[in-house]
Amino acid sequence: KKKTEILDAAAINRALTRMAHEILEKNKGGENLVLIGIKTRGVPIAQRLKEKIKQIESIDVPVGEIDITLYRDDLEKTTIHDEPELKATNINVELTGKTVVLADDVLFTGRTVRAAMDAVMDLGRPSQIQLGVLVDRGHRELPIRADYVGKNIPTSDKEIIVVRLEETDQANLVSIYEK
Ligand code: 3GP
Ligand code: 5GP
Ligand code: MG
Repeated sequence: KKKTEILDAAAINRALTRMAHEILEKNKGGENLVLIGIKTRGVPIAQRLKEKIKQIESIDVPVGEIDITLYRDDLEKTTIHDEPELKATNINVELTGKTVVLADDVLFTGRTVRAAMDAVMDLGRPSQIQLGVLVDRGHRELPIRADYVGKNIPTSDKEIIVVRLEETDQANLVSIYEK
């Protein structure tokens, strides 16, 4: 019902620019990085971070995709947390010895990221796995935190974060929505 805009297109862009700088600063450059987007909207976020890193340091960081599906029959029932499972990967790059940066739109319970880390570990032996998210809405159920956060948006369990990205939704905005 009620909807409040939290980030507009310019604010999303600035947040991702900052995150790209933070990634480069923390890792002393982009040489050893692989970005992996968690479908659906983590993929454009990973691609945008890649473009920003390229603009900043003229380095081409490889980007992969991972599809984690939540076998939850009703997304509205956020109290029921079934295990998210790996559906598919499209990662055509060696991960062993690399710093893998997982990218997603929203971090909530942490279960999707846990499943994504499992999938990454099955594909190789990265030297590190880091996490970047556009929005951290809180409510973690696992000891997982993001290394790079676009915006912290504390939510109640009645609220949902709506993320719209040009690549998937023909608009760029983040808003908070009360169920
Ligand atoms: P995404 O694939 O871009 O992440 O899970 C399917 C979509 O539903 C997600 O898109 C996400 O944006 C949206 N969504 C909104 N609220 C929730 C939620 O509480 N859990 C999950 N898993 N997805 C949600
Ligand atoms: P988690 O596994 O951490 O509970 O949830 C993370 C995944 O679910 C992310 O891929 C994210 O897209 C989705 N998700 C969880 N809560 C929300 C939300 O409020 N809004 C949106 N857009 N996605 C959410
Ligand atoms: Mg997502």
